[in-house]
Amino acid sequence: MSVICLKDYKKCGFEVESCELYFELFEEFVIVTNTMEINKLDAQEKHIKLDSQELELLEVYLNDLKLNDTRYDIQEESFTVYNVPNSFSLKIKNKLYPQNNTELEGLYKSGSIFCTQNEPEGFRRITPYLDRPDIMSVFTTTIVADKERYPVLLGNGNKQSSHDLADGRHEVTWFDPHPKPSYLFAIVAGDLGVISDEFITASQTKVELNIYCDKGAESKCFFAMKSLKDAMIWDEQKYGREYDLDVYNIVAVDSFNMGAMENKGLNIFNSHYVLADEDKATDADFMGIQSVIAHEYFHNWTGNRITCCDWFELTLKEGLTVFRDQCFSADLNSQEVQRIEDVKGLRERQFVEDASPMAHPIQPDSYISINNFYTSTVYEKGAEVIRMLHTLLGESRFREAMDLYFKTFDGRAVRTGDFLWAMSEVDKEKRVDFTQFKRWYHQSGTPILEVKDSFCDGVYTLDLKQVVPNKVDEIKQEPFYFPLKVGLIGSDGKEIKEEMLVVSKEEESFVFEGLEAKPYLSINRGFSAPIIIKQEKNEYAFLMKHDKDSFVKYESAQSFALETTEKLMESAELDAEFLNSFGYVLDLDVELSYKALLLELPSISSLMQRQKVVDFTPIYKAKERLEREIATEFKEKLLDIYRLHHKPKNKELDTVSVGERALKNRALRLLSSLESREVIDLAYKQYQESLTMTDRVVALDVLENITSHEGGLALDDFYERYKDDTLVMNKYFSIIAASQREGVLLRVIASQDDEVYDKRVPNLVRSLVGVFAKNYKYFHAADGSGYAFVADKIIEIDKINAQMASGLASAFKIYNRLNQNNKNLIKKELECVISTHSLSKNTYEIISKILK
Ligand code: B3K
Ligand code: ZN
Repeated sequence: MSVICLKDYKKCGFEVESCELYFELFEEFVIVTNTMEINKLDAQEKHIKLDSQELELLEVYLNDLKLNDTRYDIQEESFTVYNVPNSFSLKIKNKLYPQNNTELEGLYKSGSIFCTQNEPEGFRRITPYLDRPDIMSVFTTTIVADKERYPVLLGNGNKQSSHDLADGRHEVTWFDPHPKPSYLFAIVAGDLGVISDEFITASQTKVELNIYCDKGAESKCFFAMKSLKDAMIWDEQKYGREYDLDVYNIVAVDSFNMGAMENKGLNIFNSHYVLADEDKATDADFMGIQSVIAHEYFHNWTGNRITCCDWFELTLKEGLTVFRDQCFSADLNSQEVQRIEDVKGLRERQFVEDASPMAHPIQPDSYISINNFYTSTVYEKGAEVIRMLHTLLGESRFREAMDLYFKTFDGRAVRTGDFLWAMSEVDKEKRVDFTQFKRWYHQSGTPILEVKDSFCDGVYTLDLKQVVPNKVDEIKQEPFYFPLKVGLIGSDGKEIKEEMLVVSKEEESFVFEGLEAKPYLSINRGFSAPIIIKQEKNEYAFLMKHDKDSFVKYESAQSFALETTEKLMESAELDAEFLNSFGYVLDLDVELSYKALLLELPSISSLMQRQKVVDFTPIYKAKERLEREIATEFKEKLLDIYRLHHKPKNKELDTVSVGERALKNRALRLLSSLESREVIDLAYKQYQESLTMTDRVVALDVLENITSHEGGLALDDFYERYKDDTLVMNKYFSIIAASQREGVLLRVIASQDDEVYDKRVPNLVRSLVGVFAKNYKYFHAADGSGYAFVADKIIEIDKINAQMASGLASAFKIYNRLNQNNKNLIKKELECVISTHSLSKNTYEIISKILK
């Protein structure tokens, strides 16, 4: 398999001045006519080699002259025209079969809707092109289709003309004045429902807003529309960025490989991130919609107007845009809850990736399939790197740098180095050593910061040591440069001071003078750097009580619970101080969603990450025991919390209502470990009487995990209620696949035959097989049955959709951390997968890295 390397970048010898595309859509096939005006930039280039994947060529014209097949050559992955002049017009006609396109890249069908997905390299599946992000061109798109079947025909940019043709067909032309790379190109054709609105920009331009969906689902688009308008205002106020076309279209489709796509003026979304009402979507679903709608909108400036020079620069647009959407969600909802949720996500996904053979820097240096690099590292760690710059420079300097970045690079394809240049230009006080900071872009792995402290004669000393892991190939890496926010707290609980230290050396000390007594240390406040802190002595109980930093308060509760669970793994007695602290949090008067997070016990994944050799059985046992002990000790308090906040008829989405649901459901989950009649009755009643999907799905999950009788009744009821709604059925399959009850694998296998299940729909595969592969108890079953099942699915799905298959394959990435028995079992399965005939390069890349 060929490996693409960062160092091999070469500027293209041609530019595409304009590209005019003409799509004739039919039921059995599509004819694409692509007319490009091309200029030679490098006189040495004789032939032009375009990217082209599995295309059926019909005709080729050079400057209006039809070429015979001696003048060009078409291969599986390229199309070459020989001896081209300095400037020329190239017209290519080719034929596609979107109804057979199960990879969901290029032009394909989601149900009866024609749609596209071109990032990163889908456009070459539509027509031959210089399909690389540094080739930016102006696109005109005409779509012709049957008017009754496809009344809605959408393209990028503004609508230029539309008219009816003979035979019941019609034609619509779109023009996008902004030069863009081909990965941002999109079309949609279908018989769609729509909701419309408008937005007046700060400079008083009217923008038409449309959200398209399946007919009948229009009423579920209003939250997405509100989120879009919120995002538009936020980007104007926070970054001075206005929208730049007459219309902003969003289309929701059911078959989509990921969350959404920021195509210029025509976002295409997985319907999961558009459609919602309180009966069918959870509070978390609503938050997801708000953030993904905003994320794609923010790409209009960070990604579209300024794009990436090549795919190694992916984090330039993704890390930055994730940072922007995280700040947006924090501004609109709760700062403290948002920060904790973001860090939780980072540690569950990115830290695990960073500790695996798939670890890579946020700017990878090589790839086989770029699709494998839309990772948590590029996105979420990328966002943390931007956040550190924001912390180091401060809000106003950061904004100044962003203004400079937009001003300097608008309309261009650039590199992270250009972004860092803008950041360094505004750093008048020379606060940041950018040379060292850049290591975050080129080094992988999560640094550990070992912390020791001492106190003598009024001086408090912090001794820090960075332990930087080697690269995957064992190459040694250098210390990082990062902001470390610390607080010192007196034994009376009063804050003494807060400081932002800048850590840059492998070992260094910081002193704080003039103190009366040894202070308590609150470290990495707000999670100012994406690192792991290791302290000799921890003051969790004190910090849970007194720290004013909402993140460290949460972190202390988590760490205390982690250590307590670990002690239970050695079957020690339960730490009474832990129970006291937990009881203290139960009585805290803080924002309810935040309180629900403080009361959350560590996930199996976070426990697993701290083990040298992972065996899931003792982890589960200890966690279950801790839950039971807590529930027994605090039963009455938890019931009180539950009763106080359980408002089954309340469907509102305001902070208090969402917080009440989060907190009482946390109480219900904790109580469920008692498996008592009282709790079963509570959960069953909640399942039946609640009006929100949030409450219903938590109750269903609780019942599924503690009782086969009521669990079965509720699950059957859920199926009957929602079997016609695929989005809700994803939740149904996930609950089965994540269940801790025995016999899960057999139920997952059987679910594949359910008439609702369809292995060509990524959401359904992720909900059933993907969720099962995260069900550590059964995926890692000692008899290897979980591995065998998932490996079979990888082989099966790889033939349909390589992206989906490689996504499933990454579930095996903790291979190197497991005990020998599990390792042997995995090895056997993965060796079988990798020897499969015509395995995709996507899946090959993931598995070969794991097995290395
Ligand atoms: N840019 C797209 C991701 C495309 C993924 C292709 N495998 C969505 C986003 O990050 O906004
Ligand atoms: Zn993005």
